[in-house]
Amino acid sequence: MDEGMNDDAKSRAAHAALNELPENGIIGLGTGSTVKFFVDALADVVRGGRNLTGVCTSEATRRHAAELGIPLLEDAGPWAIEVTVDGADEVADDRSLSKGAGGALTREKIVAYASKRLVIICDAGKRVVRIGEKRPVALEVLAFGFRQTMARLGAFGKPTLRDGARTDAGNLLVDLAIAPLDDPAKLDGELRSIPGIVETGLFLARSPVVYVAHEGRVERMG
Ligand code: A5P
Repeated sequence: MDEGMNDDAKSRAAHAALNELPENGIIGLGTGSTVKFFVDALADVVRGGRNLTGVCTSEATRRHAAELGIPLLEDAGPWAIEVTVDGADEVADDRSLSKGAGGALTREKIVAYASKRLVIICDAGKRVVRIGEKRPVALEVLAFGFRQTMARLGAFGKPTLRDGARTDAGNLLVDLAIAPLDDPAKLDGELRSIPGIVETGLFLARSPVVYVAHEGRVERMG
């Protein structure tokens, strides 16, 4: 898929997600290039008079949404979020997700798990049978003792520190290359038990609705 077709697919998935918005209420805003198209479309809906307010999963999304005049809530919460719309790096057949290529995984997970519903938008390149087929698992890691943490991660796969990258919270990002996962929940539990791992990019418990843009059509999963 070339860049133009890819943008077209992202835009079509983003517009399909507008169907999932309530008339009024609080919307979780994800992070990434696909969500940018959704935020643009949401701004048009807000300009049209709907009373929708955003909760942002990253400073990048906050800047973009604020520039477009979307009303936004403070980061501290609590929020009564009707639906969160976010992207993904991998979407498996069972709608489990791998996220975090954009580094916003922890904030994305907090917002997704605070939402009544989660809607994922992506192009067909993100579809896999099992998590781990195309992308490493993203991890947010504390800087303190990170070489120790990386050494422990070596038992699960091949960890790579994302050079120079920091999350909005100032933590490091590590990509863990693994074989495709038969039991992602097991790996998630094991990784989360390592001191120094702040969060994993495995989103397993939310049964999202997923809009996947193929050439010429958008598929709704869930
Ligand atoms: C951000 O941390 C990620 O979880 C993104 O949601 C994910 O990487 C999808 O991004 P794109 O829409 O840019 O592919």
